[in-house]
Parts: sequence; structure tokens; C-alpha cells
Amino acid sequence: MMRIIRFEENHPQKIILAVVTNDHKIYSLPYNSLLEIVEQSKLKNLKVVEFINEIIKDSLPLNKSLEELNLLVPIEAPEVWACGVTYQKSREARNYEATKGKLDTTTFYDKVYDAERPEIFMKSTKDRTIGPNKVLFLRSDSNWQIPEPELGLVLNGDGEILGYTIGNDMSCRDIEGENPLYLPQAKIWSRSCSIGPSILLAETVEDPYQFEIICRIYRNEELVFKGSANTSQLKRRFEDLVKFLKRDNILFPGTVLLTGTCIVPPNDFTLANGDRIEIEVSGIGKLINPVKSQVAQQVTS
Ligand code: DO4
Ligand code: MG
Repeated sequence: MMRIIRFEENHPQKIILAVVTNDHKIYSLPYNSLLEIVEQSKLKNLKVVEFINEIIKDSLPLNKSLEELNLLVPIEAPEVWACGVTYQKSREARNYEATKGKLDTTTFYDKVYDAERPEIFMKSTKDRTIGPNKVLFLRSDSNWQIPEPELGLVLNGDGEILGYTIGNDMSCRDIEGENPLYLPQAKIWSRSCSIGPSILLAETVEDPYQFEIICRIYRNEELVFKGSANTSQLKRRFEDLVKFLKRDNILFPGTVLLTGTCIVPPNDFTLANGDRIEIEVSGIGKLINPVKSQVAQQVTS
């Protein structure tokens, strides 16, 4: 296992790329991004892990733990895309919000769950996406909001999976439930997406369909929701999701593709100002974000 992180140092102020090794040691890397490292390792005909081991072999680890670092997004993803209804759990939740629980017909969600073409939507851009421990915003015009804990694929410009990260696809169930054409508003607003805390190198992952995902939500330090799932429950293959994202499209290097949620809090649950969301994935770490309400923007003419 090898993980890539980015963090900010204050004196002097700079952003550092680093690797976390299997034995939890952290080494700074003399590059700006995972993409640069991948490019350099290709030029040297080495695996990324071999290249990183070469770089750090004569250096000393930092004398700080991950918890002491001011972690940033592990990659400045130009775009974050997301897949929907890739797990049975999401299909059931979408059906519930679209029919207020009175499901008696086949819905678009049932159709897309079984269709060859997956649901893929634009989720976020670099300036809307935040990293670990930074504040996520709630939408001011929604009363039913949840986190969506998802495994994220970090892609190069050819759609190769370089690594795995955690993503939170914050969602407004009432807005999407009112009309699925409102999807972009139910999904995209300032700080509605977080990624991190690290990128687990794909080369070091034996079976990406065995990631355990756990989500915990705390309110006033009290655990108010805990759910878990496993990527073995995914209806699709990661490569198929990427294939559809890539088709007739430009993929900007460092794009993140979220692969859908498999954990949904109970139907009477909504996030509140001050909640703290923790999403943990085996091998990647814990993505922790506090949640804050936004004051509705005044519209002036
Ligand atoms: O159509 C809704 C999107 C569902 C989604 O984001 C998910 O399943 O994760
Ligand atoms: Mg989602």
C-alpha cells in the first residue's frame, strides 16, 4: 500500500506533496502532483511505486503524523464527475424520494440501474471541491440533505485509473425528488464536494471491489448515524464507468470520477449546521468535514 497526500506548511508557506508508506511513515516528494510522478515514472520505465521508492530511499521521514498536518485535496481535480444509482441502496433511496415512498411503477432509477449506459453527471470543479477538515456547505433552499460517501477514481487523460480516493457527493434529496431535472441543483453548489484524505496508488491495490466504506455523522460530538458498505456490492465495473465518461469527451488529467453511493442515512435524517461527517475507506483513510449552513444570498435587482 502506498498513498499520496498534499499538505500545507506555514513557515515558510508552501504546499508539499508526500507519500505515506505501508509502515505509516511520511516522506516529502520533490514534485508538485501525482500526475508529475506518474509521468516521470513512465519516462524511466518504472512502476510508480518503484519510482517513489527510488526517490525516498536515502531520505528521512517527517517527524509528524498525518493528524498533525494541514491536509489539502490530494489532487487538484479540474473536474469531479459522479456516477449514480450504481448500488441497489441508492436505487431504493432515489425511488423513495421520487415517489414519497408510494412506489408502484418502474422509475427512471430502476431503468438506469439495469441499463448498459450508467448515469454520469458533472459534480464539481476545482474551486468547488474542498479537502479534508475543510467546511462543507449546506444548501440554503433544501430541507433534506445527506452526505454520499463514495469511492473516487483518480484518472489520467487517457482514463487510466491511477489511484483511489474518497469523495463526498453532498446531495439534496428533496430537490432531486421534486423533479430529476433539478439534478444539477441537487448536486452542485459551493463546497458541495470533498475529496481526500489521500490517493491510494492503484498499482498497490489487489482488489478494488473489496473496499469497506464506513460513514459516521456526529452532532454535538454524539454519533447520530453510522452505516457501512463494500465496493463488492457495486452493480458495475470501474472500467465501464470510465469508458462512458471518456466516450467522445475530453478527460482532463487528474479528473476524479465518484462511483456512486452505497450508504444512505434513514429517510427522516437530514444534515444540520455543525454536523461532522466522517467517511472511512480501508487503506485510504478518513475524510472528515464539518458542515455549515449558508445564509441565503440576497437577490438584488
Ligand atoms: O440520480 C441521482 C444520483 C444518485 C447518486 O449520486 C448516487 O447514486 O450516488
Ligand atoms: Mg452520489
